[in-house]
Amino acid sequence: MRAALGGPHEEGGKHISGGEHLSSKADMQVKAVELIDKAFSHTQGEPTFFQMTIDKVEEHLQAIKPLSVSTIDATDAAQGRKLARSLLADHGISDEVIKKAMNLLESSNDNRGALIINAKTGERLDERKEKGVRVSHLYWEKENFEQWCKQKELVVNQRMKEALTLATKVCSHPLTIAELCWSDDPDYITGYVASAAKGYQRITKVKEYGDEAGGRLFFVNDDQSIDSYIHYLEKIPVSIGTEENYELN
Ligand code: PML
Ligand code: MG
Repeated sequence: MRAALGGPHEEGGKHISGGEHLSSKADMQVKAVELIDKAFSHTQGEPTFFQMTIDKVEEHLQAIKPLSVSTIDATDAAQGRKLARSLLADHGISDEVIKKAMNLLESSNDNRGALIINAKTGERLDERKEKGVRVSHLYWEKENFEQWCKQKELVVNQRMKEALTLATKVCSHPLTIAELCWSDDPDYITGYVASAAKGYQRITKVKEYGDEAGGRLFFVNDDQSIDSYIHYLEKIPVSIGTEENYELN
């Protein structure tokens, strides 16, 4: 689903909301209504353009355990960005590459998907322009997520659920070194650095309220073709959760 104000995104409409579900056929209608509700109750206003597509998924579903979650408090956006840089540096990414890539996020307010960045050079590897790469075909059943949060003593947060589901899929691919994300939503200032090595590290403040620039950077090894990487991100269905809950419902 994607929704915008003032026309379709490709005709200059302002992005309001996006989302998706991976579900069984039996659950399809309920999930479609959830996406309509999401788009039409967004804090950024009511969209004038709304589009939803339903694809039949035939690939085998991969099951993955969620990344572990930790939260670091930042007093302001400048400290949060500094923390983000140091968490990325923990993965062996140079300061120069981090700065180059962060500039891309700071100056973008129309990247709908992620930008794939060569972790050695800071060069962008996908050729999707402002469209970016949209991670898709991912799923974490609501009750299982809530139970998991309780077990881990985490506050249930829908935003975190969606971001953690996505980060877990992205970081389970061997090409990913780390992901950096903060929201393009001017009302949401928490961001994160995620990786298979260090988990999902939330930073409470990485931007100021009112700032509409945001998005995702995937830092990757440059030693393989990224075509199969993009295929995995966009097309391979992945279910996140604890072992007993990998089946779709
Ligand atoms: C969180 O852990 O609170 C989510 C942070 C990223 C949100 C990204 C988004 O919703 O656009
Ligand atoms: Mg958003």
